[in-house]
Amino acid sequence: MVFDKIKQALGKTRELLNTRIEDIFVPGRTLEAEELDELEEILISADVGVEASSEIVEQMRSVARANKIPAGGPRELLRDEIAKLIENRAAKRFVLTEKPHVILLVGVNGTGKTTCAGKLAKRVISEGKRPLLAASDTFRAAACEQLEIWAERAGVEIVRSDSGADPASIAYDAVSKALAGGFDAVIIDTAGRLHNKVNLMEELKKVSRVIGKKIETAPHDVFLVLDATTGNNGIAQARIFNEAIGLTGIILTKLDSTAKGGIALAIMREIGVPVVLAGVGEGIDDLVDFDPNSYLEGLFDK
Ligand SMILES: Nc1nc2c(ncn2[C@@H]2O[C@H](COP(=O)(O)OP(=O)(O)OP(=O)(O)O)[C@@H](O)[C@H]2O)c(=O)[nH]1
Ligand SMILES: [Mg+2]
Repeated sequence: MVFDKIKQALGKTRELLNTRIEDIFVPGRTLEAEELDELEEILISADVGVEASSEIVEQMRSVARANKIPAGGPRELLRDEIAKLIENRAAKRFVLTEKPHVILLVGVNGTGKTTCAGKLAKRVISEGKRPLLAASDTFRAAACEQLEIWAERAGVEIVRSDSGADPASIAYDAVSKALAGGFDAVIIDTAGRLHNKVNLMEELKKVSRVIGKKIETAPHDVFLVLDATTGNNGIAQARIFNEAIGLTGIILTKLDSTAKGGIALAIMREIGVPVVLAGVGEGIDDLVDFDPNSYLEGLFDK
């Protein structure tokens, strides 16, 4: 079921890779420089990233030179090389390790943070646990209402402010309530846009610091919510957020609406932060574990 959703979501990427790769690797054509250059361009167009694409193609070049192309041909070789790239990266599953386990969702505007907060709450409930939502996006007027709708859908409680409290104090209140009320998780939605990037990072640092006053080890997870359709810009975002506040994982959203699903490989290669979950639609159940093997199958297997 989980596998099906990732595979389904990667349909557009798979189509792009398969059809274009079939054009290159036709029987009778050998694996020469020209084919490999074409392949590199295809990988880059699927947002695999320049570094990861050239690493993969270079590996293939040396295997071809050594005449060690597997029985399945260049396509199998490509799959093997991508598999190697995935294998060498740390994978991480979404698990609650503390009580309450405090999760901070961050990211630029429109990537799907609020949607993810709702989906995550539902996910936690489905594991038989009690989550609490915190509406720490005080920048956008409708943000709180939007999260409230998700809270209703998921059937969970929400901490919000009517009095214009700042994001950090809402997060603090939520963590306090979770401690007092025996909640298992606190999921904090934050703003994606402030007057400038420095302000946003400072605000997020403050939220993180203030929660840490209540529970020293919190936040236990800082997830960057990243829109898979944004391409190279997404890689830059991941780098900036990771340097500024330190990420424990990435949630890759809108995997269903892009042929550029290769971005997960670029993240693994260039950022070194594991992709933990993937958004595969707009519904409350459209959040799945990012399983690297399912991802690989989703890229290649029809
Ligand atoms: N297709 C698809 N759409 C998604 C996914 N996740 C979020 N969306 C859509 O993306 C849009 C933005 O989602 P939000 O959750 O409001 O994004 P946000 O990051 O909270 O936005 P700001 O609060 O403005 O920064 C909405 O229309 C969502 O339905 C996904 O996995 N797939
Ligand atoms: Mg939002």
